[in-house]
Amino acid sequence: MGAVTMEQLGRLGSAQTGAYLHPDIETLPRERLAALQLERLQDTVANAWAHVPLHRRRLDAAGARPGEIRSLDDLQRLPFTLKTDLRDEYPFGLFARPVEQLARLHASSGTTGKPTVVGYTGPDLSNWADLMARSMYGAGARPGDVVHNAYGYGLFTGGLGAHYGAERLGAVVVPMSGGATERQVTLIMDFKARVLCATPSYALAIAEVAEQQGVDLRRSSLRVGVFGAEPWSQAMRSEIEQRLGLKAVDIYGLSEILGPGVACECEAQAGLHGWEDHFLFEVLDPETQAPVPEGVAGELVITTLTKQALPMLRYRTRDITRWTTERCACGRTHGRILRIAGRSDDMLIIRGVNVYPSQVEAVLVGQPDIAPHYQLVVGREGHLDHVTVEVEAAPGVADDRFDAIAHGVVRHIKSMIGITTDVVVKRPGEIPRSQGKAVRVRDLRPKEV
Ligand code: DLL
Repeated sequence: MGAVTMEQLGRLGSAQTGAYLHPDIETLPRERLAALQLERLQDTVANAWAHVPLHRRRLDAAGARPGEIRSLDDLQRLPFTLKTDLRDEYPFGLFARPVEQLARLHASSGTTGKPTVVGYTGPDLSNWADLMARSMYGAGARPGDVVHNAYGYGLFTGGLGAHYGAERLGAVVVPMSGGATERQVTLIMDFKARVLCATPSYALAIAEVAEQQGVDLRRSSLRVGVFGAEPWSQAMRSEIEQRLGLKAVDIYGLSEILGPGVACECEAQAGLHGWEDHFLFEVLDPETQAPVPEGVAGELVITTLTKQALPMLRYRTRDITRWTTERCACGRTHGRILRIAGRSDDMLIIRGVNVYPSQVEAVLVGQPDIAPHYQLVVGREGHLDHVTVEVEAAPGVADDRFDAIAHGVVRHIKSMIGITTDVVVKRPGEIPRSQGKAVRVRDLRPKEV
């Protein structure tokens, strides 16, 4: 037998410690997964029809009553659910259980008007903890690990979602929440955290504060980062991995469907496994609502399969991604969504070119002389959108070089994305740091009425 490579050793290692948390379901052959999905879809439609007047009206009108769902293709006949439905039915109109039978409520603040309220029964919370535990295990977390949880606690689903997932896994949770960044650094070091949960922008803010404190997190016990809740680029991943000395995986979710743990990358870092035993994923053309072929970008639409309190039928997430069922190196059979490019609501049209903030990020991060912090300021000139990119000089770069740096960035954005922007270079620390979801766009366009 020839020499065993490090890579093979790694694989042997993970096989011995158990490559999956829920091996039977994570590697279930796709035909069996589909059979399970159909059974659960029928239950979900029955639950929504029986208990939610809005769903009953729409299902009746669409000719998709519970007995009429006979194959997964019938999914196409189900009506969509939109974020505005949650607002219109505020607070509990889409719930399929009376509120006294629920175990928890979460809500998103929402920039306009009423918040979006979501509810969970005890079994819903238990499924959520299972999915988060499965996600974190796939990312490389193990029972006994100290998990430093810097997602915000409270109505946001990030903090409590990661918290109960880590507990279900058998890990040791440090319930930090966001903020008090110097203290975060101290506790990561003192408690010997192996896993960090945070938004990618906040992970970077932690790295920056550590560097200012003279702490080298690359030499810390951190090995795994479970980062999500906002779009981030591959360039940002490399930057974070290098500065924190860990493997950074992408985790996706949204409160309307569950919270974090709808989909998560495994150690292969090749897209996020969407947990198909609990959700049905579709990627649709946002204009025509027709399904797009695998690998083609479109809007992610999700149907829940096990939610009791808030069954969701074909929820239009507005998130733009691609779907693949190609076999992953890890052996899981669940399909993958590829990195979320952004939300269709955040897409800018700059002289006819569609641009997401994360594309600009990919161009900026890793450039010499600038730090990985930025904001896009969007204005209107006549009928056209106009963007000023605010970037920040890296520490130690002299002010008299700012103009030259700005010109370089303008050229780089033009050549990589094909759009012309203004670029303003700010001093180190001038771009606001996030403690949760970063604000990447300041929209100064006049509001349409
Ligand atoms: O952000 C849940 C979450 C918490 C996910 C912690 C991951 C980690 P919401 O506040 O309802 O829920 O926001 C959901 O955030 O529709 C996406 O637009 C965006 N989003 C979430 N994860 C990612 C990601 C949580 N990995 C909205 N990449 C979603 C890009 C993401 N965007």
